Amino acid sequence: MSPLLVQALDRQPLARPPVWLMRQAGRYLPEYRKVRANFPNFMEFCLNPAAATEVTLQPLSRFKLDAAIIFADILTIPHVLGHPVTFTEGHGPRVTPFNSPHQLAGLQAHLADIPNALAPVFQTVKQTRAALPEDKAVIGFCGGPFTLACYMLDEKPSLGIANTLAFAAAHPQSFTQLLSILTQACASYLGGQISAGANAVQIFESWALACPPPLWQQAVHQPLTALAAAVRLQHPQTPIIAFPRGASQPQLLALAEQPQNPFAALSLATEVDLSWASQKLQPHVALQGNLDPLLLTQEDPAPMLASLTAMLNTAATNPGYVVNLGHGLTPQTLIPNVEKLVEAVRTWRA
Ligand code: 1CP
Repeated sequence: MSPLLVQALDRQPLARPPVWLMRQAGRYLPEYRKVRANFPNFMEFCLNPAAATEVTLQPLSRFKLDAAIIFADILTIPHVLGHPVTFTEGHGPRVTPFNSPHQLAGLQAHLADIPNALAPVFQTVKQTRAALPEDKAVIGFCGGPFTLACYMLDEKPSLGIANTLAFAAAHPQSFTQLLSILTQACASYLGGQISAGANAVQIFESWALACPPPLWQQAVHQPLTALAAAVRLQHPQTPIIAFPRGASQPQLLALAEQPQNPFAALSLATEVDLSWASQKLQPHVALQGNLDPLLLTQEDPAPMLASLTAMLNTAATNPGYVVNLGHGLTPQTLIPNVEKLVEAVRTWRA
């Protein structure tokens, strides 16, 4: 029997949908903060299989979740391609900048290092898979090519992606080449995680949110699709979830309706209208999402539970639905809310 998550991604009819939460391993858990305190260097933490496996499993010990997402980071890719990531408290991660077409050759030269340099992550996947029962899924992940390019060209995409847009305009061919190298790196990274035992993978294209419409096709749609297609060529059985945060309705439709669509599911940000998505996208792909993570920071669980019930009644009455958030859990998340959310999903009946 495949894990419940894989059955949902295959759009099989189920008695209840599976549930997991983006950033389910993180700072809202005291046991996470305890392990984290041993690692002043965040990338060392991500690349330490014993510690990474421990924090990957923490949310599953506490809550009856249906999947574990591997503890690592999307920025492992620039890190091993020769753009080391540093992490300071209060500032978050910082990628050694990419700012000139001359640096492409260096990236290209590091592509062959992925299997060795990221072997610790593959080890984490293997250990996590071995520690969990068959019905729980292990999810591998990577960043989307555009999102990784944003972190390499702009230190903090949340403050704007002016450098990324300027580079794309000044050096269109080099920008395409950068996206292509990142696509190859991510395909290798996801392939390694699947070979190590991941039951599904998710591509976090978080900064698709900042991509201007004229650049979308070339910078988001095409690389994201090429990445998923490359992974499927090697691992045709493994479902791929894409999270194109900020995608408009026509952009989501174009991802879901394309011929040979390589995505098993689209993960939806909170802003996406789930009843629209259920009507227009769910006939083509499974859906995941899209509860507002801020509802889990409120003392009163009633608004969260009302929102969850509405989501379930909209999307879980069709095959192909996975309960999740519209973005990651925040450090302010209240633990009892996570318990109540998971319990409500497990006791829900269509
Ligand atoms: O302990 C800490 O202070 C670190 C906080 C933290 C955590 C818990 C970071 C730094 N990364 C992670 C783990 C992580 N990152 C996971 C693990 C599994 C889980 O979900 O439980 C995953 C899937 C990610 C993915 C990730 N990293 C994304 C995509 C999702 C999203 O949030 O949009 C992004 C954009 C990153 C970059 C990153 N890593 C960490 C931070 C604080 C950030 C955001 C930086 C910024 O934009 O300012």
